[in-house]
Amino acid sequence: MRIGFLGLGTMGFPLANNLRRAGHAVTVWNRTAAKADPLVKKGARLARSPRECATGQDLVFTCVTDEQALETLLEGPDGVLAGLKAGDVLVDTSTAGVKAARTVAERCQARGAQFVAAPLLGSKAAAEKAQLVVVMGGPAAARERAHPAVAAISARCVEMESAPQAALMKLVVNAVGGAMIAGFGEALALGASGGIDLARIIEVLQASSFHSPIYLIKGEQILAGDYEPRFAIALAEKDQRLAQEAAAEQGAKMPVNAAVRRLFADAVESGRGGKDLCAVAELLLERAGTRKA
Ligand code: NA7
Repeated sequence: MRIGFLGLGTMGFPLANNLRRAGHAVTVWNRTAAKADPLVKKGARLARSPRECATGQDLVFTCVTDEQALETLLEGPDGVLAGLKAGDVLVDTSTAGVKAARTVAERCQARGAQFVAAPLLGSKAAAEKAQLVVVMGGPAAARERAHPAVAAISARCVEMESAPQAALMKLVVNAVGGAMIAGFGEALALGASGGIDLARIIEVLQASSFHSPIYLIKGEQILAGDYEPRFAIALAEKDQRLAQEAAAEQGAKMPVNAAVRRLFADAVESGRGGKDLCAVAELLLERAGTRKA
């Protein structure tokens, strides 16, 4: 297929690369054009504008920070929407929330195009190995068209009947993940402030029925002081914000999520926004006076 791909960050780059490796003819665009260089060297075409990247493609993918970034990419005379014609399919893999999924779907519809929200479960390593889980929602025909491309970037595709439902499912999963990491960091600080070794806490937690692979993966990173971003705190904060917004609109109460969001916002304010999500543990350990950054 001819695929336009916009947004070559931590997640977008490996996605576009895997689509290219699967044999699709990939045209790329990124705000910071230099990030496209390695893909262009491998045969991807570089578009001069979002509009050009979206024009004449079988599928157009986007993978950007949040709903504002998506808006910037889509709108205006040089935006993606201006490049879409009737029958085209736009697939957004960003976590941009429920409201954006609804409004972008409407805007695509107004042009006769179709919108698929396809947020990603998994971080950088899973993206590189094409082992992501993709939650895909939108009109059946558009999902059908997107299938072969989604298969090239993922190990599993979960189908939802609409784009807002897919966006909501992603927020549900990340609300659980956010609470797990926040609780883990806080419990590490509790144990460490009472003199228990972090490695022992992780070992005993893994022996309990509350064990999870994420505690092992993030625990190893915390022990090594390795906060290289696999999933940045600023993005995790955004996901909790989007969950809060969806909850407010739907009438759901999320007091735990509100506290998690506040903690992640504190981590961003402390200068850790670009660090990996597990650096919230670094903040909590520091606050408990048990470990220096
Ligand atoms: P990154 O690595 O922070 O990459 C973000 C991408 O979004 C990157 O290509 C940015 O371009 C692009 N971006 C950000 N703001 C804009 C605006 N205003 N206009 C155009 N492009 C923009 O994030 P990830 O790849 O880890 O995550 C992407 C999504 O997947 C996110 O929703 C996660 O929650 C899940 P740049 O290179 O900075 O010029």
